[in-house]
Parts: sequence; structure tokens; C-alpha cells
Amino acid sequence: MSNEPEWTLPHSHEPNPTPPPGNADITLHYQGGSTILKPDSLLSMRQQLVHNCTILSTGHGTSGPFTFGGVPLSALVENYLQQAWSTVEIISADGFRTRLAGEELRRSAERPVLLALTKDGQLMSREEGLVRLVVPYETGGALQQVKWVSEIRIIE
Ligand SMILES: Nc1nc2c(c(=O)[nH]1)N[C@H]1C(S)=C(S)[C@@H](COP(=O)(O)O)O[C@H]1N2
Ligand SMILES: [Mo]
Repeated sequence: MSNEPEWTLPHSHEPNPTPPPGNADITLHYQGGSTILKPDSLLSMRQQLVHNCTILSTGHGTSGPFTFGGVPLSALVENYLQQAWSTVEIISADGFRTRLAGEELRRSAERPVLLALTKDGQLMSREEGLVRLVVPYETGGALQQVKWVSEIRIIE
């Protein structure tokens, strides 16, 4: 098995424009247990806006700047897990994925990584991701802007 996980691949990914089947529920796995997060329950948590987000999609053009709104990923994780955790994996229903270090999330408090539900003040459509990971400082060809988030795995 390779030590280089697939989420560090250079940009060779054709973005999938078509939402996968299924609903927008997210399964959160933590501490050997799991819970289902529905978009409505994410919307009932404290929302934060991050302005001036650009989707730097090398090869398929840049879009934005957008204002995304949603739940900071670090706040969501800490809601379920009090003890230290090292890494979180974000996986979509079409098999796209990325991972982020806890340390990285805690550092980016000004422009936090979001589980975004709104774009420019409107709820996102399923085509736009519906629940979409937004990593405001990412410059790797939008490889961390995971649309259709369906699973979050916390690694301790
Ligand atoms: N679930 C999922 N998210 C994804 C992708 C994908 O294929 N599946 N492609 C990524 C890539 S490579 C790009 S460039 C952007 C494109 O975002 P857009 O469709 O909003 O322009 O989505 C990112 N997020
Ligand atoms: Mo991309």
C-alpha cells in the first residue's frame, strides 16, 4: 500500500458536475460511533460567513468570489468530541474525498473551513453541492472543495 494517500494527488481530477443519487444526509463517524447530520440540523447550528472565496479550478476556469455560509468544521467536530483529535476526512457520495488536520482547522479561525450550506445568501442547490466543504485558503485546483458531503470521519 502506498503512503501517499489519494487526497494528495496533483490536479488531474475532472470535476463531476452531476450530483450523485441519494439525499444530503451526512454520517459522522467518531469514537467508534456514528450519527446522522441532516442539512436542517446543520442550519440550526451557529452559522458563519466567509467572504471572498474563489474556486480555483485549474483547467476548468476560476469562479467567484463567493460568500459561503455554514458551520465551521472545527465547531462541528468539537460538538461531538471533547478530547484531542488529529485528522478529519470528508467524503462525498460520488467518492471524492479530502482530509484536514485538526491543527490546521484550529489555525484558520479567521476564515474557517466550513461545511457550507449557503452561497451568496442562498441555500445551495444539489447541483452546487447542497452541503459543500469550503476550504477558503486552498489553492490546489479546488481539490478540497468537496461537493455532496456524505460522510465525515474523525480520526483520533
Ligand atoms: N463531490 C465532488 N466534489 C468535487 C469534485 C468532484 O468531482 N466531486 N471535483 C472538485 C474539483 S476538481 C473542482 S474543480 C470543483 C468544481 O466545483 P464547481 O463544480 O462548483 O465549479 O469541485 C471539486 N469538488
Ligand atoms: Mo479542479
